[in-house]
Amino acid sequence: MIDIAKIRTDFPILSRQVYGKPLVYFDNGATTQKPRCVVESIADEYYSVNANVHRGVHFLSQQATELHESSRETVRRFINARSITEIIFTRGTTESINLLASSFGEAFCSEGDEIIISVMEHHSNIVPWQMLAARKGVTLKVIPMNDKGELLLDEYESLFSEKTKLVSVTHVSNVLGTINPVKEMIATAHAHGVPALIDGAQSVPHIQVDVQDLDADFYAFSGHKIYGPTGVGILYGKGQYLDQLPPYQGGGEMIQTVSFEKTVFNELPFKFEAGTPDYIGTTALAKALDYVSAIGMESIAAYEHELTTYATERLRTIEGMRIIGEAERKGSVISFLVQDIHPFDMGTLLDRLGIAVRTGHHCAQPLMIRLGIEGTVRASFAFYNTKEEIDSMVTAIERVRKMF
Ligand code: 7TS
Repeated sequence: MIDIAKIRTDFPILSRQVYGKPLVYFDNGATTQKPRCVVESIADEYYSVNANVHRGVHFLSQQATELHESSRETVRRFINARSITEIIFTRGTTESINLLASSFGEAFCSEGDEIIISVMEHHSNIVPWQMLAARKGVTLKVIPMNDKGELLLDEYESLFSEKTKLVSVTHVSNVLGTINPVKEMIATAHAHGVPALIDGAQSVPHIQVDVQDLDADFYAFSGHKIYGPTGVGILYGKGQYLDQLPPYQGGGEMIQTVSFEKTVFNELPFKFEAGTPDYIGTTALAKALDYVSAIGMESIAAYEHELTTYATERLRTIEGMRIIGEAERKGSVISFLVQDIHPFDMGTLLDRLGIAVRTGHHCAQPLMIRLGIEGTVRASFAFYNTKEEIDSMVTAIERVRKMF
């Protein structure tokens, strides 16, 4: 059992007010709030350890390097990767996907090759592939979905051809909440001899992810969505692939030797980590992962499921309510529209009542086109949210509805 009252005291921001109303923070899909241990880790490391990593013989540099590299081990353990050499620190999911699109595209893609994505991808898992398409003449194939927001797996299977080089799909949709059957989808890709990248931005914070169990070839996520700091993210990649990929950026750290005639690249994972890494951020991310591990990802998933089920039931009682995304398996995201109230108006008025939700296309414009809508209102929950907060949102939506 999760002790929510106690947990909430770890997140000072949750007790603040906006417009004189208690804050109800339901924009966790965009970013999560930070527990004290994460914020304190940032200050502590700057105050007492700060020195650049990997390059100093002196005490502080060695201590900073140890913290940074032990954070890599914490991440490895958290997603159950085989080796720390398979954990690449990036700025976030977006950079992780761009890294892969650039390096994988360079190594393995040429004119006429195909990449499979899905209709429910975030722009960060669309645009990097479109840029690769423009550079290399690669074609994108898109997995369609049904009206409930579930990917059509038969159609998926039929998209494979001799030319397919990679599948890149999201684990959990940031708009629909759909939890895609990625283990099965990866197995399908492998049956066609194709590797798969999973966008884990919306899954890692909410469900236990085991990259070996999924057999994912690549897996990307962001620190700031899992209670860690902004500016740090992860790209997991199987060593057998990372070994074959060229570096993404050039500079310090990613080299073994440099002369004007020839440069020898560093070993994994440093080959992909040019420049000074956000070592303060990686320590704080490890603190966040330790924090959620102590609560337990299974308890978190169970509690958030309970919250989402409760919210869905309560929202359905509102007249004119339309929930967008009714997949059988859903994470803690609910998108909705009420009557013909514009999402922006709903979001703005809810904000005045202290309720922070997201509105708009959620960086998934192709999905909006598929749904035939401009945008949605989205409430996304974290384990520090409560049923009382959901009640407040439902009451507030009723108030807004009556104004129209
Ligand atoms: N992939 C998915 C599925 C996402 O939801 C997001 C961010 C990203 C990638 C990009 O993550 P970043 O950390 O690199 O920016 N999603 C959202 C959202 O739903 N609202 O704000 C950001």
